Amino acid sequence: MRLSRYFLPVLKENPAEAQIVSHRYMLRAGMIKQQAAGIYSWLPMGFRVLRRIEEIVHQEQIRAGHIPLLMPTLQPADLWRESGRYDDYGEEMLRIRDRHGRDMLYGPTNEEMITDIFRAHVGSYKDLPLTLYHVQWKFRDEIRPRFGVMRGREFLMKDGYNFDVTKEDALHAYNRHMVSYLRTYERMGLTAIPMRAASGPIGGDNTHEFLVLASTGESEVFYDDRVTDLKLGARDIDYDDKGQVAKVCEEFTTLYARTDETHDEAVFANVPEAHRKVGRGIEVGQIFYFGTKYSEPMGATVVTPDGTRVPVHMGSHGIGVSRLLGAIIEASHDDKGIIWPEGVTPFPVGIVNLKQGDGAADAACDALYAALRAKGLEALYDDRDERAGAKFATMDLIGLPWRITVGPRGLAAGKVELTSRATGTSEEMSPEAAIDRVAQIYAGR
Ligand code: 5CA
Repeated sequence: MRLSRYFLPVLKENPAEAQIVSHRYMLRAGMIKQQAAGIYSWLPMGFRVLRRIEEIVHQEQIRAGHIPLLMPTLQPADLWRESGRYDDYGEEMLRIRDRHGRDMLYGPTNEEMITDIFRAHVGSYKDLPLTLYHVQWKFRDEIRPRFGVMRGREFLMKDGYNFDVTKEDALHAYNRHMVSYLRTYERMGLTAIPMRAASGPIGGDNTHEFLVLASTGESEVFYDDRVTDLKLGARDIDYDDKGQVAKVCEEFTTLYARTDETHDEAVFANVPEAHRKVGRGIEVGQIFYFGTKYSEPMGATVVTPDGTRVPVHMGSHGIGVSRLLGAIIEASHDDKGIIWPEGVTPFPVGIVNLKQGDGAADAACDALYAALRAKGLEALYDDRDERAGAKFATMDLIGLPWRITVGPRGLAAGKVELTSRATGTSEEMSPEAAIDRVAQIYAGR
């Protein structure tokens, strides 16, 4: 993408309404525009990152054997009357009436609708296990929408729902989700710690939240800091292997890590003092097992091998897709701007032309751009007629992990400069070497 032809409305000044760094940088880097409290347009740069995050979420769900579908944003109130949650949900639910006077709502979550789909089409144990999920906009009329996309009213969520014959199978689905979530967050360059939590309006008593430690997080958390060293890494996991999956979960959930809702001071006192930490975290996901809470009142049953009919065991599992942009920026930035992890960056590399209009510099940039594209890497090429300082400031603000700088002086010696956004270190090399290096960094992503 040539910056001169892109739509990147960068702001020079710090927007007064932004209280935390991620919100500030998302506005300044032209990623989002607020349209109403907690409701945003996703401008091209923000939209690219959102799509990238969504793609990683899909890949890891599919790898775990979960099946994508898409449910609507608007739901009939009658489904929620069946589960008993229409009245319970209160003011957070946006209620709408259509022209025929029918009560509708903008879905804050989809347990009822997925249960309705299930009961219409599934009736036998032979069709299970089954996990269906979608990535869809949700609406929750939060009292205090704030911090940009972090606590929105309209927000993008991945929500998945498992259906199993037995509690044991449903707990395997729970574990499978935990492992797939760990892998999802790691690919985004995040350490998200599973913490024992409270279930709120979703229900059930088995639930973990995934928290990214950050001073600006809304949740108070209590943990043994050795949990931050745990990594899934490149381990090969067979998601059908109950024992293996359970063992990984155990590894990640044994050390003390709880939100304030489940915190127990007496148990916490057993953590060696040097490791006992109190901090703040951003909740980027939550998984639940709630048994037959929805299947029983809504009649979602299957016939078992002995011919009896039983309500299915269910759980639901959510990832805050739009919130993740804020969480990643909170975890990865400096005073010049965002530092995107390679896994989610909007563009893998930026090209800065130090002397736009110089024949040799323009030709070298065009050639670099074309060669990167031939390797499947779309560079953001700053081809504007601007001072070098302004171009560097824009690149630092938008936070692409790598930058190739091209100028007449370097080119005379056959060199361009490759700079890492995270460390700030630069290296001179031939354009071919820079292309190879960047291609190598992104190989397999
Ligand atoms: N049905 C279950 C799981 S699918 C559910 O709704 N879970 S949840 O309430 O915990 O939401 C899942 C994730 O969505 C949260 O962990 C959080 O990351 C994100 N989320 C929740 N509310 C908001 C909000 N107002 N703005 C942005 N993200 C949110």
